[in-house]
Amino acid sequence: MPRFLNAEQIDHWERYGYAVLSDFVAPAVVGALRARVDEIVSKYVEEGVPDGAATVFSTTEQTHAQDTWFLESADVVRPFFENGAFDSNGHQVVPMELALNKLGHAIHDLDPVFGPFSRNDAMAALADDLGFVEPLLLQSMVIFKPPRIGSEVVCHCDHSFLWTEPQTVVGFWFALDNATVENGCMWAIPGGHTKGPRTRFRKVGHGTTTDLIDETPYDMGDLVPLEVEAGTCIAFHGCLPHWSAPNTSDQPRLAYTLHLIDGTAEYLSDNWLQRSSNLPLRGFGPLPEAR
Ligand SMILES: O=C(O)CCC(=O)C(=O)O
Repeated sequence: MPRFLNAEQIDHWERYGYAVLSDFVAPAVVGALRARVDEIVSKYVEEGVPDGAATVFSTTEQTHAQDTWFLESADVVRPFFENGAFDSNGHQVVPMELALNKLGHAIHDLDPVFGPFSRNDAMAALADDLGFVEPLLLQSMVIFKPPRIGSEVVCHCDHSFLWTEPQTVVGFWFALDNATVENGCMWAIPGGHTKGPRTRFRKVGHGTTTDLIDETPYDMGDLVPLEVEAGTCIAFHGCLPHWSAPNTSDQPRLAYTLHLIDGTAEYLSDNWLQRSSNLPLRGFGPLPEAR
């Protein structure tokens, strides 16, 4: 029996492939998560970013794809920059607070604030309602989408990047600012989850490749904007096409996103994101006792 979603929300999820849950995160918790992001960024300002961090994350150019910085970020918390943060000579032209594209990809396992947030009871109940048998928290990102230079995230579905057999990935996306059409809110193609993925992004050798499964391009006219207030959670089915526009406004659009897979499915060994044995995937339960 669903414990968290009502019948209407479950019906919407099944029919359209997403569920919008307003007020999922209490304002005080949104404040604590934003303060934690500020703290992490302040540390980068004071101490500089770790060596190798001048990696631009661009879903339009996929330049990040071949980067070790990206491919080896499954079990750490690493910053990635916006393209527009640098001039043509590679000099950073905006302050750190406005220069980052995202942090990824193990914040949910390593961060003292995002960790407990990612494993709270509401999250576990939501996963349960969405049919997870053995939920595993696979990947997390703080997505900055900074004012003026926050870049587009191309239309994609998450299964293309985090492939399980059978398909199980679900994304929980949390607005930490009000997200509007102007500052680059999420958009989705309602019902598009029934059509299956168009591509598969996977590791090959030391790099990556994208296999074309279905040549039909997404019809961008089918996308609908999901304008939401800070504190909202949007759950995305792994096959649901979603997109976000560049942030050309002067308003921030901070978000946190968490991707879950089911441990009953096979997570393919050529997916780009591979955990080392030092940090095995976990569900919502507490850390196993140290032996
Ligand atoms: O926050 C965004 O703009 C994109 C997030 C996204 O596509 C995802 O989490 O899968």
